[in-house]
Amino acid sequence: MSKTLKYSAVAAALGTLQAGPALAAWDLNLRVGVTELSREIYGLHMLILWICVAIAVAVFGVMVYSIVKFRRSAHPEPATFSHNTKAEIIWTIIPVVILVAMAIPAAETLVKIEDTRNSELTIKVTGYQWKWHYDYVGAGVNFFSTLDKESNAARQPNSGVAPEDVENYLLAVDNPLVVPVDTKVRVLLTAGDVLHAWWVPDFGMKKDAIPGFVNEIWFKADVPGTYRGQCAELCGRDHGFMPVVVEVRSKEDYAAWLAEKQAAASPAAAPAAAANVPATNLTIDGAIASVAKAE
Ligand SMILES: [Cu+2]
Repeated sequence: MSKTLKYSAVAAALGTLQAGPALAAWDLNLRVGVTELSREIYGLHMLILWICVAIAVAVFGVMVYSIVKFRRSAHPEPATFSHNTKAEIIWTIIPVVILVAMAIPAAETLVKIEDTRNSELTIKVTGYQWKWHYDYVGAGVNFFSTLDKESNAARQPNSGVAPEDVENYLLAVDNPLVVPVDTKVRVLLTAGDVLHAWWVPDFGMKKDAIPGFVNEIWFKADVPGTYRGQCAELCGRDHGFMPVVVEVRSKEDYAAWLAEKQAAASPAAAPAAAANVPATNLTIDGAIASVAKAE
């Protein structure tokens, strides 16, 4: 590599580091998120990280100490021993103990992630090329969620709309998923064509949506707000243009929103819809049947 080339490569690398607003999100770590599970996953991640840091400090410490202490200039005559059963047993047992100690909290969290019992609301999410369909199971509300008009215009060449001018470019939709706060929401994931994956980083949850299968995740968000995610399984040409937006609202706001949606869906059923939020729960067989029916 010529000198000029080297310098320009370094300059380019520095330029990238200084790119400023384009790389404003300098978050290196996982997000803590706004759900019970996301916080637990974050805690687990930090615990394992610090264990790894301690191991690295211990191992490299011993290594550096040995390199310095037993350097050739200080010890011209090398030791001649080989094998030490005691040392070998110790350096086998210690890692086993560490791994088991790490597996216990990890397994606890994994079990919790898979535990979708006692959910208060079930939503069937179906991925399509290139949009999401949300079905509030048993509530008679379902709709498609697609990229918002502004982002869609900005992504077209020569549209006259610049991506920088669009708020939440490629992370906004026409109809967001609306859920109540402090409610265990079970999400049944499937797809109508190819593999997709439903992902909301602030919920700590991501899972594949597979045609013909029903995958389950759950979340319980405890901070109202708008949370954005994306399709996380390469699903074709517009994979980057099917964001996920979830609005977490207060229980009253959610009930009002649902009633409005129900009234719009079936004007005759409007009075019934005004009643309390139905606690929808169904068996996995029922969910598979409803997916099968939809196909
Ligand atoms: Cu997709």
